[in-house]
Amino acid sequence: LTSKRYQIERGQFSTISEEDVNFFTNLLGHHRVINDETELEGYNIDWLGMVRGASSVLLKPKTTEEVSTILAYCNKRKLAVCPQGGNTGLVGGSVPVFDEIIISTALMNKVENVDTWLGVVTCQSGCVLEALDEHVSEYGLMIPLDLGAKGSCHIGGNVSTNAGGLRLLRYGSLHGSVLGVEAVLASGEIVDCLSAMKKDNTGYDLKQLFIGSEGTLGLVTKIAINCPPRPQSVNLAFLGLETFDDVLKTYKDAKKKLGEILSSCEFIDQSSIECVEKNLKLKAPIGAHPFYMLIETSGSNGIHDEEKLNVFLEEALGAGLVTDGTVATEPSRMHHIWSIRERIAEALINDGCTYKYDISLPLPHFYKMVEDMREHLGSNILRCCGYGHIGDGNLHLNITSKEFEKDLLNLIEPTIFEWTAKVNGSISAEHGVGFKKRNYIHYSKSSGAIALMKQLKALMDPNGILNPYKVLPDN
Ligand code: FAD
Ligand code: S2G
Ligand code: ZN
Repeated sequence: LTSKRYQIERGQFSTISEEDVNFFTNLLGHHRVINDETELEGYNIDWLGMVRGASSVLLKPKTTEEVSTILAYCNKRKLAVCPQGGNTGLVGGSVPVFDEIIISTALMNKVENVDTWLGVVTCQSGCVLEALDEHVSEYGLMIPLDLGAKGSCHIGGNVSTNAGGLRLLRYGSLHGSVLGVEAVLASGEIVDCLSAMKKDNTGYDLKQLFIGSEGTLGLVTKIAINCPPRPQSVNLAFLGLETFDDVLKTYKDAKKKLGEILSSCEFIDQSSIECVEKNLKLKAPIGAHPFYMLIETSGSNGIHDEEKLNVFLEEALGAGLVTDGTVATEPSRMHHIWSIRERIAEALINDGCTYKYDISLPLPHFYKMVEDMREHLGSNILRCCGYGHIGDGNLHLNITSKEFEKDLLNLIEPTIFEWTAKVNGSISAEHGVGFKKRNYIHYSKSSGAIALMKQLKALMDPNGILNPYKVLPDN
């Protein structure tokens, strides 16, 4: 149990009673109030299997009004809650620490409107990302976000973690592409900031408070998101490189020579590829190299795009920056290549225990962190590898051991956060802070900023019932 492993005190919250369960059953009906222990198992443990709570009640509302009634009741009773979307979060934020009531958005999955003129979809927060993207593809649109968890994560969870993903360098952050948010506060009050207009400069932009606050300021119930036109032509290059310096130079060239059609630039080191090949029996489309890159173009004219991509690749090969490579244009081949990148997380789990670090770094220091940590940890580990969104300066540094070892964790933390702070990086680039990183945010945020966050939290959730033990430091 998380509370045991991390020795933390339960907050001053009420414990759920028979009467409370009756209240929820009257509101939602039996099928949407789950208290069977086995059924709860999957909702109490996170995707990594690293944090486990002990909730005895899971609620599945269908509407904003039901969420409002639930939260107003919980707030009055001082019952703590844990909002949950697809439960694919990687920082322990999506599962209870103790017996918090889990409120799942699984049944809040209706698309309300697609404005085909402006290209804006308005939907409930429980829409699964992949299903929502398929839905808008019928209108020639796409959701401006893609990540390996697309088959399970909810758009409300994406907004609540301000997820980055594989195409942020082309479509930007959710702080830009999300136009409107409807959320319910701890009091049950419904905050309607659901404008679907591209521009709305009337007063404070309150929706931003719910983007990235990980369920600690409100429960997101609906969103309106700007959807770019689906690209007519997509190419995916999978490249082999000898040094990380070549990776940086190739990235810079790609930005310059591919310009507006560059839609993704990812890097993977050899140890990550070995893990995928060994644990998932997936084969990389080219031979062994110290580094690999995925460079994707998305545009509206296949001939123009292929021409630009070929010139870029020929020059990169000619300059010796890239030593091998293949280009895929056919969807199933592109899908295979993407799965090699997207399933690294899954492959790492098969090593045993994964210690995950999602770091933003200035590019000159980027891979040095992996090399330094490898040296620092020596033979105490199974693997120390690096991959991620080089285009966003976002490194996924992952360390694995056979099983969880507290002294190994103490060898890694806080060294890795000190290393990050020294180069003014961020200790959590896109996964959020959740439970695991809450006591380290001072490495990336000033004490004044943290104080203001606490004031906002006290204002919006005075009883602290929304996702306690997450995001903000314990004291
Ligand atoms: P959950 O995990 O259910 O919840 C995440 C957090 O948001 C929790 O704190 C929860 O309390 C809160 N929350 C959820 N729904 C709501 C709501 N409606 N209102 C308020 N709070 C809410 N992340 C990236 O950023 N980029 C990636 O490239 C990426 N790749 C991934 C690949 C894999 C294979 C996996 C397993 C995960 C990956 N993630 C990535 C992490 C994760 O998928 C994202 O954080 C995602 O946005 C979480 O969405 P979810 O619906 O699963 O949310
Ligand atoms: C990714 C999620 C998985 C990981 O794959 O881009 O955000 O292993 C990550 O960190
Ligand atoms: Zn990522």
